Amino acid sequence: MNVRLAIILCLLKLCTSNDIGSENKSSIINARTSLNRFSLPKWNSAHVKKNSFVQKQESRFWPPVQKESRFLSLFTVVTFPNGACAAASGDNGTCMTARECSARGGSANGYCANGFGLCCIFMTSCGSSTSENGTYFVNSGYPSSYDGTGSCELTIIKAHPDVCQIRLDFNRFTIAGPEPTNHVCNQDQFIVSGGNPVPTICGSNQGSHTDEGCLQYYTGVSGQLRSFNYDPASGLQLSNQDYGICIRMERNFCGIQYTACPDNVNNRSRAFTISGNSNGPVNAMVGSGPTQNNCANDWLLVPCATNVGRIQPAQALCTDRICGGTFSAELSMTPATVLSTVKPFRLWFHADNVEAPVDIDNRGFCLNYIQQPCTNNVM
Ligand SMILES: [Ca+2]
Repeated sequence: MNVRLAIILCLLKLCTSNDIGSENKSSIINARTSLNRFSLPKWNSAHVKKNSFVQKQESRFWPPVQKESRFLSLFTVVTFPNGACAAASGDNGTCMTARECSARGGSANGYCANGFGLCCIFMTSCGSSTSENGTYFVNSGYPSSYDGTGSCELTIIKAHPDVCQIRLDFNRFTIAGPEPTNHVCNQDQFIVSGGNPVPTICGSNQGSHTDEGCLQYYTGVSGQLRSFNYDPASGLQLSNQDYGICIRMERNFCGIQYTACPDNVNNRSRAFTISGNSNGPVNAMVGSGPTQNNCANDWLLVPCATNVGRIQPAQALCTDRICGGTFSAELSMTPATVLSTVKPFRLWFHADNVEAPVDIDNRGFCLNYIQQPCTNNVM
């Protein structure tokens, strides 16, 4: 297995990818700046007269009793936020002083805050605990892969009582995939406990992330969302899944369109293959009614899904569940772009614990989404 997760603690809000770093500040006493203050001759006299700060420097002409306060003005306290920084290695870190970084168990990797701070990286491995925002959790021997039996556990301690979500970004994540019959993760497993239920994950999930509440949370007017272990070539849809996928409704956007991702690997796209035998063509199935075309076991719920160009049905007649091997809000063999205007934007994916003999070689789903601006047609 080869695993690297980035862990981000969120203070009473949903995270964005820029949320690494805390809202604390670092202060250092800086002598360089005070020296600059004394290089006043560079300033022209007209400027000196206007500037109250510079007038203060003229205290050198004051009587000797003022000497002490003048001495103190040599030192300037430089304060900078402990914000996110890019380390020299390319990793994400938190900007802090060398002393803070060392005391908190991090390792400095490059400069930040105009050279006043160091970019501090937190990386931890099996059997450890962390309360640092933006911690990397890696397997033993990382970046080499690990091949062995056992468990590798990390305990995350809230950095602040107000933290209500923990976001896990899967930077590199390749562990054994599910078994091929019922797609159950029965070898390697990634388990999150202690919060809202998170399904057991396995396989290859680089680029994914989990959030509690909305297990996956996306921002931006457009983007791509994938089920865990999705890979059109060989990734098998995971069984035992039940989670929400949220897309933040951006300002002035009222609807969202989903389209199956391009599949450059297979002759017939497997970008949306949730039920049926995806080794052959399978039409889209919708709804949960007791007919042959129903999505009772595995389904993606798109609230009030309508194919683009169709008139939206009344709420009571809305199609929600979509399954089968073609992405469309209608029983069809032709892929479609599907529109939903239900707010907030949230999908729900469910998979039971059975695949064979009806459901074979399904890949799960990969959808591109584009939010739709509020107009007369999309409200
Ligand atoms: Ca199933």
